[in-house]
Amino acid sequence: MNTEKLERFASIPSHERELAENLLFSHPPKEVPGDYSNGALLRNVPADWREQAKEQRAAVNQFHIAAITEHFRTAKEKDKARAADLPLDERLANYIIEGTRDGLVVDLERKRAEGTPPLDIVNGPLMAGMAEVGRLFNANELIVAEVLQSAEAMKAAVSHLEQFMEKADTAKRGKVVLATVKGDVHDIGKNLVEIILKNNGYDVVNLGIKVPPEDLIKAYQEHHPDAIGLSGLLVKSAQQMVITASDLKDAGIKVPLLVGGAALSAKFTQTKIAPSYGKAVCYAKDAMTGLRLMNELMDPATRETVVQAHTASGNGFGVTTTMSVTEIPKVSRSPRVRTDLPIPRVATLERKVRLVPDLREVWSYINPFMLYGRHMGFRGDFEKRLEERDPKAVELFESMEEVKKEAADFMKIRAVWQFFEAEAAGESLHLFAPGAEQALHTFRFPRQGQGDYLCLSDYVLPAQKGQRDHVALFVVTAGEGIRDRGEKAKNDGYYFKSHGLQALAIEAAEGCAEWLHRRIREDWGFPDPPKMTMGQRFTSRYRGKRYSFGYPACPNLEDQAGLWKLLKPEEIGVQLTEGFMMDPEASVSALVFHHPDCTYFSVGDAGEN
Ligand code: B1M
Repeated sequence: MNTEKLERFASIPSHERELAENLLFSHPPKEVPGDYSNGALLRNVPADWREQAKEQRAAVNQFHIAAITEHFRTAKEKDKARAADLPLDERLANYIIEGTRDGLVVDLERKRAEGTPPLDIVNGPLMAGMAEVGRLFNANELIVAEVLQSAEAMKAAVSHLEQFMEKADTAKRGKVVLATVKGDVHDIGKNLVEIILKNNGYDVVNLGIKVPPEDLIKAYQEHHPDAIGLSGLLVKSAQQMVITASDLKDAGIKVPLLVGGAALSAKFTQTKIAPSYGKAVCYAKDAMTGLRLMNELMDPATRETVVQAHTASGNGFGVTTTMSVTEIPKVSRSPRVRTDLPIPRVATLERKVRLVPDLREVWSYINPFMLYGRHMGFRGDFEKRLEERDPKAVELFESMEEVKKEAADFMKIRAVWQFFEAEAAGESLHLFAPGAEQALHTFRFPRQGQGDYLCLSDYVLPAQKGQRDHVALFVVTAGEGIRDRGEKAKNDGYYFKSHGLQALAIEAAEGCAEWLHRRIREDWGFPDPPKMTMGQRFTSRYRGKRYSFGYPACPNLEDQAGLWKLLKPEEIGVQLTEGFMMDPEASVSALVFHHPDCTYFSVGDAGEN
């Protein structure tokens, strides 16, 4: 099937969708004409097709096929004619809504021939198309992947018109300086924001990642933006935003700040970032919210209300990076974790550094929910819908396969890992070189202040007959060269490819962590049963667990430094930033325990966000 020819779900008239769904899901007909030949079979048909008798299903099937045939016998010609007959402005908006470029330039030229200046074409029908895209996205009718295709069509239209514009012409609704804060390598979310703002008429100056406050201040003085957008992935970055906001305030900057990121919340924005800035700070949970806020800020009719609503009074500045555990732990080992288990042997204690040769194998460990759902925006059970040949799922799958095909030529997945002899003492985990007395490194983990009093060190068994237990450490990355390639695709207007590639790399890193963890279990002597499904792996139905610094059981990100000392991941091209994040972004680090009692738990609040 040529997926480019597929019609967008949102643009299929609802009665046609209903006709198709009636057939696909074998819905009992709502009304059966009195003289219908199979009428008797169509009465009292159960709603669930699984409960329908074979003859009933066949009758329902025939009924809906007849209805569809009847509808399209006349509608096909009419629909085709309708698209071409649309007034030119609506047709132009439609290219954007549909995310298609077929015929776009010809129609842009028609509009110019009418004497409409290029700028008015952008601000008129094209922008109306983008506004409709935003509306459809907010109404859950379009997914991120489709919004990116619409942005691609917009970019193509604007690029074509630019040659006819005067230098002084500007279609801009406002200017935004955008940056990921100091110490943070988060790129993908910020880039999505850039694409959405840019193709909705904003001038965006993207300063990139790891941007210190002084560079933001310089950029402000140079570009005079209407707002500054700050992005960050981790809690640490949310805290860095507080510091950045305070520095911007000290530099006399007053324009509204827009902030976003996975670990950020409206509450943290209001109670920590806004007071330290003293002016408006708006939390944008996603790129479309960022766009809405910018539109409201640039509209004189709404600006004041938005500014007022997002400005904190008083000076609430105060950052804590320390753990706030509610109670002092009463135990030095959780009673929930057994100690009377044999210590499994490990195959080798050598450090392993590998370029993982089989990309496709690692990609098969990618969780579709994350890649197609969280990153590309598909709503619902992607795998199930793909199996049912749902057109949206099929189109997204095929488009990602294209991205994979290209990525297969350059993506490099690398891993470094090692088993270490380990001893626990209370909340401390000592790691040793083979047989050594002196620990190479000691991690100190927080313990739960209540409930099961769990602490990660509990998962290490006490030494038996002089033999120590083991813990595996690893860092994996799929990020080599991804930022540059993503940036190039973005600048060339291939937004789907740019975002898809970054998403693929990020989830390939996570997939590699899953893949390596499986290998580590094998080396420990408990391979997964051959029938284990990926779904079971994604819900960790195996022995032991892996924990990453920054996660709720070991939230202290500074511990990444210990991991760096032991594993030297620089050798696979991963650097630790001053914010203890891994550069490149598509990287994952973890500690792996084999204990069968392992569970995911939280030690409490790692600094409120
Ligand atoms: Co990880 N991660 N991760 N992660 N990850 C979180 C953030 C975490 C909350 C998970 C958890 O604990 N349950 C946790 C942070 C907790 C903390 O800070 N203490 C966490 C951790 C700890 C980590 C690592 C440190 C773990 C480790 O390996 N030790 C590690 C760090 C990576 C590094 O250093 N390079 C890591 C790694 C990763 C992956 C690379 C595997 C992967 C990709 C990360 C990414 O997206 N860049 C990943 C993922 C996928 C997540 C979760 C599951 C999802 C993040 C996401 O949605 N990304 C996340 C948990 C969660 O949120 N439930 C988690 C998609 C992206 C498009 O959205 O970046 O939010 P986002 O951008 C949005 C909005 O925020 C907004 O618009 C964007 C587009 O819609 N926005 C703005 C952003 N900036 C804006 C600016 C604006 C306006 C809007 O200005 C105008």
